[in-house]
Amino acid sequence: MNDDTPTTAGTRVREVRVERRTDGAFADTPTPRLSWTVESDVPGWWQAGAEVRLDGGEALRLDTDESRFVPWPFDPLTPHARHTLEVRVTGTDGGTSPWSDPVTVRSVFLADGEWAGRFVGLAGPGPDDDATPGLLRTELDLPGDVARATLYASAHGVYQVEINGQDVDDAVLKPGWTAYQHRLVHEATDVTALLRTGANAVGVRLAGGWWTEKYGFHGAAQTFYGEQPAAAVHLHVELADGTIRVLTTGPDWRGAVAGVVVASGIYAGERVDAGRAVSGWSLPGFDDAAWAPVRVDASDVVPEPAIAEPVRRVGELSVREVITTPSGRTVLDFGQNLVGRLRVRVTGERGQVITLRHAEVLEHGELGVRPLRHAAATDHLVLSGGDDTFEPEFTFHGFRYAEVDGWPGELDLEAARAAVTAVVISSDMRRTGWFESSDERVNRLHENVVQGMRGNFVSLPTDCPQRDERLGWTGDIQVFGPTASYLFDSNAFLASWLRDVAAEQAARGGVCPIVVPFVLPFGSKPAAAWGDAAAVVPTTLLERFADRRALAEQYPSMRAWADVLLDLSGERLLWEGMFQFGDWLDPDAPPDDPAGAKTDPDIVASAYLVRSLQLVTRAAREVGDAAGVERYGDLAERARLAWAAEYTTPSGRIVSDAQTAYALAITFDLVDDATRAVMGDRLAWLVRRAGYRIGTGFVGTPIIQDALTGTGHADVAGRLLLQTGVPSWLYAVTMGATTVWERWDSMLPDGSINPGEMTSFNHYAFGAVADWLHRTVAGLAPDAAGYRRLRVAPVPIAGLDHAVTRFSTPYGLAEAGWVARDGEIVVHTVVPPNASAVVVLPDGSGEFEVGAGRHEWTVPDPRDRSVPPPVTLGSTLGAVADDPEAFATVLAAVEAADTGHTGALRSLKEWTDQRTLEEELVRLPSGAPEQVRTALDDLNARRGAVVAG
Ligand code: RAM
Repeated sequence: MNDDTPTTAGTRVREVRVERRTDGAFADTPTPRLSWTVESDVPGWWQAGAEVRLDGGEALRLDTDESRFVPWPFDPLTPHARHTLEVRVTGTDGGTSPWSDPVTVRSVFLADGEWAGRFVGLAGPGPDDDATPGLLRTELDLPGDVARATLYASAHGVYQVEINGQDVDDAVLKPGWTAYQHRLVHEATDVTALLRTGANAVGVRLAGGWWTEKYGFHGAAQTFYGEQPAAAVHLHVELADGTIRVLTTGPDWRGAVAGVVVASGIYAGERVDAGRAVSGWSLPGFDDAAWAPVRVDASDVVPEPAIAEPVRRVGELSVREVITTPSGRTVLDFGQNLVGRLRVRVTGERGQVITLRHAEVLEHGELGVRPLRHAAATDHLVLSGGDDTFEPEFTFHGFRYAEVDGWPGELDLEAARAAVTAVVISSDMRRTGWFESSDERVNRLHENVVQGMRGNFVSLPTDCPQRDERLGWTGDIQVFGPTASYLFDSNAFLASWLRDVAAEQAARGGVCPIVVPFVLPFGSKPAAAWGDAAAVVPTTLLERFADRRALAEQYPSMRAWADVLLDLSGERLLWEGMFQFGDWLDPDAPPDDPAGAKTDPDIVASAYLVRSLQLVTRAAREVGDAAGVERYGDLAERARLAWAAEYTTPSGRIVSDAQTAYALAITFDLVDDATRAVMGDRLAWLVRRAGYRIGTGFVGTPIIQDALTGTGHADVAGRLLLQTGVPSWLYAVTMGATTVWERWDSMLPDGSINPGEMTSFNHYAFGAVADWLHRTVAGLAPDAAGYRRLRVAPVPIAGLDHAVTRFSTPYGLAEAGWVARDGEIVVHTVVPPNASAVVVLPDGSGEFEVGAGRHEWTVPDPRDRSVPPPVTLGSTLGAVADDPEAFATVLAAVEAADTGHTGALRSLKEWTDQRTLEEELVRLPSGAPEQVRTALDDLNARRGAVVAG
């Protein structure tokens, strides 16, 4: 191929990237992998080869059909390097694309031993003082023009750097939270445009953030990392004449307890005093004679380049409503539970203090702060006397409502909208996945999952963003990882967090702790489904992003976890008797005992033992560790047999006859095919008996829908999905939720907050069902690593008329979905270039494969659309439960009879074929049966008319 090779008109290279980040081409290693996507109108387009060139130089031919994570084909990059990269591709059709737009690749790593920034902080505050925010500065004289300059910086705390009066970038809460005592990350920001010949000033705004936060529960929280923050800067400047100037933090810097941030904590909130602004402090020539020399902290950890996107401001919301509460307070409603803080524009008297309290919900009309536990989540804004704009910088809150106290003047809706904006922050990942169906409530559920992910992906994957916790709970991300990998490109984010997992594990003999970074005074013992994140999350990155480098990097961590489990489970290969979170927050567990699930925790633990062994075996195969394949493969199989022998009966019952137990057996392949089918039936039966309400916690919820649809019970899965009674996914939606809740009933039907400790309104674990919406309801799943081959197998769910999903795969935009029309289902898919799809249509015909392009098929609608038989008082409770309309009719009639017993009927757990409606109603006060009979007669008549008509 050369420059006059004929080009294929409609084939273009897009999205040229290096390594994982999507917000720029950052080379965090000398040999970053290359990826690109191709857009083509050539059906079935497949890459025959590619060419790449640096800085417009000679093209290198790559004899590969791969366009994802292609090994670096050039000489290894050097630190501080910058190159333009272009790619063009040739298809098997013989045509060659034009060169891509040039992308600037920047080295963001330093050479071994190069980092010279020391951690410096304020000399003033003593070790027992509260973490004190402040400013640090120095000046730098540059004798000539600046060709190129890069700022490398990090902190024990959170910071922003200013050069000559300007913030160096738009990231917030840098450097984020990593397992600081083992691993720190640095930014690598191009600051060429901010420096000039002659005098320059470099300043750091600094606060404690996660470094000085106190961690722990029940009022016993402790400082974990350190009492006072410090920052480290390494500024690399290349002058036009080729000389290099390096400026680093050291004892010559000066600092002051100054600046607008007076006090700040992640949980507590921030006190900002606009009157404390120091004008010109990061400009050259500022008089810092009154500032003190800095304190220099020892640190053994050399920061490494950040490999994930930083946290940024990703959205804004305006005030939806101004509420005056029953007690007369003013509360702003932003209409959406969000994570971030308020930007406030206000003018008032010097010294006037505005207090902002944040909460996710109202209870009895007032701010519901009890779920925040010890997090004050309160900002204080002190006015300067002039026109002020505030935005607390080093904290964030999870909230939909903010109570405002001390506002100078009227705060009606118009004034509030003009003065106050909610600023949403999140790790700045690219959105990649969308879902839409004919049911608005399901769409809202999906949107709630998206919103919850945004708010809990602030530098690390957290359980919740609002209370005195916000920790990297491993169990939560273990179950949510697949969903996260679809909604946003979270490859970089999760690969970064996995390095912390490995670091924490290495410090504790292979045990992956319950939270990473680990900061708790308890919980260093392994816990099933939590520590298993070490094996599961790298596998998710392989499956969803084809990230074999992450898998190889994590392989020792995966193995170490498996070895810990093997030690614990001994000869019998069963993990038993230890404390487990188990099927955490099973809806039948009492509010004050979230671990008190229906499924025995040992069954969960031993199932996860098998799971982790299976995944380590698979990883061993990927990385070419033959001995590992043999060892872990054999142990996985023995553990599986041990599980089945210990916990199941010959006829296919599980010792814990509960939804989660069966879902585990089915989705983790713990039993043979025949038993699996029997268990699928039992699972469906249990769900029906519960009146089609969910009975699972953190472990069962993410997998129950797969277990049902995978064993031929799509109808039951559909009923579970569309259920609105508590517990169910849509219950929260009907209660006005705008994020996914921690508990099925974080808010009780009467509008009061669940009395349990664990009551957040923004927890993503139960939202893991979205992955099933994408994969199964709309029907777009990975069939080969990174979606090189898609699996398009939609399962039309009863109650939906259409479902569709769009997804930016590593190979480009894909789509799958279906519409029901006149007794038929029209399925369509879009397969990106250089990928293929295995298709299974809902009519049960066999699978076949298609190539890139848009495809459509029409098949008979397999769903039962007959009118249900008449329902009477003699009908069984099972028959009533099977008939959503009849079920609703019965409940409404009982409610109308005003017996006060609707609740009892609603939460009845015995919807079987062995009990009749009549028998159940007898237990209610007289009158109710008659009303129900009349209502059912009406229903039957209406439906009869439909049938007759
Ligand atoms: C709670 C967290 C988290 C869960 C643990 C076990 O404190 O919120 O969601 O993983 O408990």
